[in-house]
Amino acid sequence: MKNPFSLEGKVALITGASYGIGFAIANAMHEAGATIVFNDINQEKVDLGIKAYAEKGIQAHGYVCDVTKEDQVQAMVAKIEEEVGVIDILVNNAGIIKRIPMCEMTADQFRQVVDVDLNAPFIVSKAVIPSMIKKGHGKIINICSMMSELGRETVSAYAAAKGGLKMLTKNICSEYGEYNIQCNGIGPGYIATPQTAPLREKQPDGSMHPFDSFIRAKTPAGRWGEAEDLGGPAVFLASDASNFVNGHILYVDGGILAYIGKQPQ
Ligand code: NAP
Ligand code: GCO
Repeated sequence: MKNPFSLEGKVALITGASYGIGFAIANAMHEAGATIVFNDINQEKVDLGIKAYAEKGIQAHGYVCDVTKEDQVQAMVAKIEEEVGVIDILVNNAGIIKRIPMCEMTADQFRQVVDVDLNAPFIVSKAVIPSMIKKGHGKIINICSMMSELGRETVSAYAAAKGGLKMLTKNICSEYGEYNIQCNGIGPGYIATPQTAPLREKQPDGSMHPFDSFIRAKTPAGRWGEAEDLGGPAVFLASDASNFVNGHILYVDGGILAYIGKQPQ
């Protein structure tokens, strides 16, 4: 019986995957047998990514593409199909955050976050779905967030975008499930990557960042997640093992969403 978690023979595009969560997911998918394709916003970052993958023994295919630009995305997907093959697995990972109190945030700043975190997954999904339909199968994994469910101060644009991404996930499931396309989300908890580095910086006196202590108290696992913690869940959602899982957001958060927080000692 074929291993249901195998990705042998599959082409996986992970957006924004020169480093961070996307890079870790790509590594896990490579281990499961997938051919790895990634993009980043400029050649320098793509070259860094190719080098980083090569150091892991992965011959990744890198493309320069700003995922918010539909013409660049359409051209990239066409080039990938020509040079590598039809995309079987799409991970909409590229994302940004701006931590600004809402009433101090400009409309342009709000739009920039929504553009990358919500509009881009729409644009890239729209570019890959037609070939998935022709091929008779496809997997789309949207990288959502705790902020798909919860709010917090200073992340209004990010939470709005990630909440929308949860619903875009459910809508792609609804609209394309009949073509054997499964669209699910992964909602990472607080993960130690460059994106959250400012929340973990040591204080001038060497003490822990207050947010670092806060997150550890809110997480039953008592720790920040590592990008590698997301690899297995991503392989599951990219594989035949999840062919009847659709429109689901899989939270990989160490238990944050289940926990009121450590009680005062
Ligand atoms: P990260 O370290 O900031 O990496 C984000 C990646 O996206 C970078 O490679 C970045 O490229 C790329 N990117 C940004 N804008 C792009 C664009 N317009 N076109 C193409 N690529 C673009 O973030 P991360 O922590 O790995 O997060 C990855 C995803 O997980 C994001 O969607 C984030 O919202 C989500 N997430 C993160 C956490 C966490 O705690 N870290 C938790 C939940 C969800 P450049 O370096 O060139 O800008
Ligand atoms: C923040 C963090 C979070 C994480 C993640 C949590 O400022 O609160 O950056 O948004 O990135 O999205 O799931």
